[in-house]
Amino acid sequence: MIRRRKIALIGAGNIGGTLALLIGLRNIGDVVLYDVVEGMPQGKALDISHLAPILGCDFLVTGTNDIQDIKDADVCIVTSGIARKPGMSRDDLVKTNAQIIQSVGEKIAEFAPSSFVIVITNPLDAMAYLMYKVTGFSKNKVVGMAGVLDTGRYQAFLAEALNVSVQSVSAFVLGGHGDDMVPVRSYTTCNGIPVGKLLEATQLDAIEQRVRGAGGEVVSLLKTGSAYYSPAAAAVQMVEAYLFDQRRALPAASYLDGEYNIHGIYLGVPIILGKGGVEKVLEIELSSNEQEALKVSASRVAELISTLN
Ligand code: TXD
Repeated sequence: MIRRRKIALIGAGNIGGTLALLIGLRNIGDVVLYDVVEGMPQGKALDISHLAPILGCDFLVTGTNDIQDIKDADVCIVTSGIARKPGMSRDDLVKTNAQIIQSVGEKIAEFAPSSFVIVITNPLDAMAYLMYKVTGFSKNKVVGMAGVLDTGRYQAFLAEALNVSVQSVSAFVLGGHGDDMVPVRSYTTCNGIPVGKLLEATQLDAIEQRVRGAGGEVVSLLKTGSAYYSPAAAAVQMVEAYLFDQRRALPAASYLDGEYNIHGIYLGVPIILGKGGVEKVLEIELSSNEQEALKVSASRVAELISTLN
C-alpha cells in the first residue's frame, strides 16, 4: 500500500518552522509540527499550508500541542529546548534541555517506535546520546545533526576566500559540535585540489577558527537566538538521505562503539546515511594533529555526558 511519508517536528520554533517550510517546498513528506506553546505550531502550519497552492507543493502540514499526533512518524526531528543567547555557551543549555529531551524521548519511544530520530537540540552530542539512551532505539536509528551544518559553514568560508562556487568546495568537519570541533583540512578540496595548495596555512587557520565560532557569531548578531536557516537545511539533507535511501556520505553525531578508539559517546564522524539510518561509520586516516583534536573533542563530549548520568 502506498503510504505518504510522515515527518514529526518536535519543537516548532525557529528551526522547526523553517524545517516545515523546507520539507514542504522539497516535497519530502507530510509534516506534523508539535510544540508546547499553545497555538503556535497550529499557526505556523496554517500559514505554511497557505503557501502550498501558491508554490505548487502538495503536502499536508498540521500543527499540534498533543504529542500523540507524532504517532507512527517515519522521522522525528527534535529541536525542542532553549537556544543560546549572547554570552551563553552550548553547554549552558544542558540542564534545561536534558529534561526536555528525556521527556520527548519517552514519547517518541511510545508513539513513534519505528522512527529515525534526528536530534538538533544543543548541546548536540550529549542530547543525541541522551535520546539514544532514553528511547532505547538501536544506535543506527538515532543521530545528531551538526556536522553537516559545520561543514556547510567551512565550505562557505572557503568558497569566499577562494572566490569559487560553493559547489566546488568539498569539506569535512568532525568531532563535537563545540568550540573544539575539527575541520579536517586534509580531506578538504576545491574540485579535488587540496585547499592547502590553494590557500596559505595562516589563512586556513583563520577560516577554521571562524568555523568553530560561526554559531556564536550568528548569536551575537541576532541577539535573540541562534542560527536556524542553515541548521534546518542541514537536517533536510539528512532526512532526504534516510527517506530516499541515498546512502549519502556525510558527517553526523553518531554512537561510537570503538571506532576511532572512542567508546560509548556520540560524536561527529563520517557516516553512510540510508534507509537503515546510520548504515556505517567510516573510519578514515587522520593527520596526527587531527587525531589529537578529535580526541580532545571526544573527551569534552564525554565529560558533558557524564554530567547527565
Ligand atoms: O547544529 C545544531 N545542532 C544547532 C542546534 C544549531 C542551531 C541551534 N541549535 C539548537 O537547536 C538550539 O541551541 C536549541 O537547543 C535548538 C532549537 O533551536 P531553535 O532556534 O529552533 O530554538 P527555539 O526557536 O527556541 O525553538 C525551540 C522550541 C520552542 O518553540 C519551545 O517552545 C519548544 O522548543 N519546546 C518544546 N517543544 C516540545 N516539547 C517540549 N518539551 C518543549 N520545550 C520547549
